[in-house]
Amino acid sequence: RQLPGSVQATAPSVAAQAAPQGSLTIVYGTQTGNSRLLAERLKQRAEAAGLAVRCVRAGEYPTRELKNERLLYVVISTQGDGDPPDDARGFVEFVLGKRAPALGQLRFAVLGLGDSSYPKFCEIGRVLDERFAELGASRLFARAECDVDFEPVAEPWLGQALEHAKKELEPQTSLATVTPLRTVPVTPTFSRENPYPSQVLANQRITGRGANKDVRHLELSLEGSGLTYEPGDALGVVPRNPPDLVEAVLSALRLDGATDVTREGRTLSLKRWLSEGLEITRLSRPFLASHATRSGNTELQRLLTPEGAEGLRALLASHQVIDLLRQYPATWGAEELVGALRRLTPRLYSIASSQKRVGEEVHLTVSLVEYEAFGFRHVGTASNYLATREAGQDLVDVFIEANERFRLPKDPSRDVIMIGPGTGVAPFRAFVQERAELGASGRNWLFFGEQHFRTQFLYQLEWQEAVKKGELHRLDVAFSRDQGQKVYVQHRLREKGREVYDWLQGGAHLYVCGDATRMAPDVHEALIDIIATHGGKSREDAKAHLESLREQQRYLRDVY
Ligand code: 2AM
Repeated sequence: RQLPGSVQATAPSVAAQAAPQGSLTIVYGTQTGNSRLLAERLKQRAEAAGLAVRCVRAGEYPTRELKNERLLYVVISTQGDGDPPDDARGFVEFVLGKRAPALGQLRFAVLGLGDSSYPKFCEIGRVLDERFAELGASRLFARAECDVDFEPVAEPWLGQALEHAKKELEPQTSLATVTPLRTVPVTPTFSRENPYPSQVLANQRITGRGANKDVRHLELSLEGSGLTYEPGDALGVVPRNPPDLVEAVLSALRLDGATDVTREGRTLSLKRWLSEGLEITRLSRPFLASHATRSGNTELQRLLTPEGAEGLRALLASHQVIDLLRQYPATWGAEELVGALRRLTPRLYSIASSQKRVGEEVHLTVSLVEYEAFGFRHVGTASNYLATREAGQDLVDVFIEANERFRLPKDPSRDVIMIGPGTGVAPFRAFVQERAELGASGRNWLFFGEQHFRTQFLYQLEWQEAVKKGELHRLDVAFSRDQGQKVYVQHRLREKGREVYDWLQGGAHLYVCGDATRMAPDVHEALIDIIATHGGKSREDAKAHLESLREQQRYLRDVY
C-alpha cells in the first residue's frame, strides 16, 4: 500500500513491496534558494537514514493532501515586510485561511528564515507554526528562526528534525538492504561551500558622468572552473568589507585587530573576522539588543520594548553597525564582538550574460550602493566590493545559484515580454543573447526604465545593435526624470496595452525583474488594468487571468 503523499523517486517496485510505515514530507518556501538548500539537505540525510521522504516547493504542494500528512516539516523564509516567498503565497494563504482542515493526525515542526534587519523577522515561519498548532497538529520540537547567516541556527534544527523523523517513522530496512547506498566518487565542483576564485576581466562604469548612480558592467572569468549556468540564474559573490570600515570599527571600539579570535572552530585575527567573516554594514536586531545592554543607554533599551517598535524599525533602516557604535558608545571585547555579529554571507546577482555567447565568462550589472549619513560615506558591502575590483588583477570568489523559477520558455517560438528597469535589466541581456544564439523564432520585447536617457540608458548601444540585427523586436523606455512628470515602465506598458494584451493572447511569456517594493506591485497593477481593459474583463476576472498566467509559469518575477 502506498501511503498518500509518499513519493518513491527511486526503485518504485521495491518501495511498493516495502510497505512504508509512513513518510516524511518537507515543504519549503524559498525566494533566494536558502530554504530549498536546507530542505534538500534534510531530505538527503533522511533518505540516507532509510526514511521515505518527499521534498516539495510550497507552490507545488497539493494542499488537499495536508489532511493526510503524518509528519511534516516546513522550511520557509520571510520577505522584507513580513511577506511569504512569491511562490509560497498560495500555501500560506491556504493554511491560514478558513478552508484549512483540522490536523489532529499531524506532527510537525517549522524552520523560519529571515533577515533580522527587518522588524517582521521570520514572521511567516512564526504564523505557520502557531497556525498548525491551532489546527490541532502536535509540534514535535520548537521552531527555530534563522538570520541571513542561517547555518548556525539551521544545522541544530536539521539535526533535531532528523532525530525526530527517525523516531516517528520506522526506517524501511527492507528498502535499504535491497538498494544499498552507493558511494559515488565525487567530482570536485565549485559551490557555495567551495567557491571559485574568478579573475575580473572587466569592470566598466556604464552610467555617464554626472549620473547620480554608479552602475558597473563586470565580466568575470569562469575559465577551467567547469561552472555552467542558464539565463535566469544568479551568481553568488563572496564579498569582503571595505578596509576603511574595518579600521573604523576597530577604532570606535578601541580594539586591536591583531587579537586572535575563535568562532565555530575557526581562528582568525579580529581584523580578518571583520574584513571577511562578519557582517559589519547591515545592523541586526540581536546585535542592537546586545549593544543596548552593553551601552546602558536607556533610549536604546526602550526601542526593544513593544512601545519602541516604530523607533526600532527606523533605527534599523537608517543605521549601519558603525553608526550605532559611534552614536552609542559601549564596551565590547574581541571575542564577544565576533560572537555577536552575523556571518558575512554571499550575495546573489542576476547573471547578465548567456554562456552561448560569452563562453567561459559571466557578466553582471551592479549598482553601487553609496550614500552620506551622519557625516560619513556609507556603502553596500557587495556592490562596493565588486565596484572596487580591478580588471586583470583581482580575483572574486563566486558560485552559480540556479534559479529554476526564472526561465525562458522551453518553446523558442513563444514571444517574451521583459520588464526590467534599472539593474533589473540584467537577466534580460542574458535572455536576448540566448535567444539570438539559439535562433529562437519568438519575438522579444523589452521595457527598460531609468532616471535619465543621457547618462543611465544601461547597455544602450547593445540594445540598438540587437534591434538592428533583429534580435530585439520591441524596445520601450521610460526615463523618469527627463520631464516634469515621472514616467515609469508601467506607464509605457499601459500605453502599449493593446499590443501587450495581443502578445499575451498569442502565448507570450511575461518577465519582471528589479525592485520588489514599489516597481513590481505597480507593474502588477498595470497588467491587471491592461487585461481588464483590452480583454473586456472585470477587475476580478483580470486578476484571475493574471494568476492563471502565473500558474502556467508564463508570468515570472525575479524581484528583490
Ligand atoms: P525614480 O528614481 O525617478 O523614481 C530605475 O531605478 C528606475 O525605476 C528609475 O527611473 C526610477 O525612477 C524607477 N522607479 C521608481 N519607482 C518606480 C515604480 N514604482 N515603478 C516603476 N519604476 C519606478
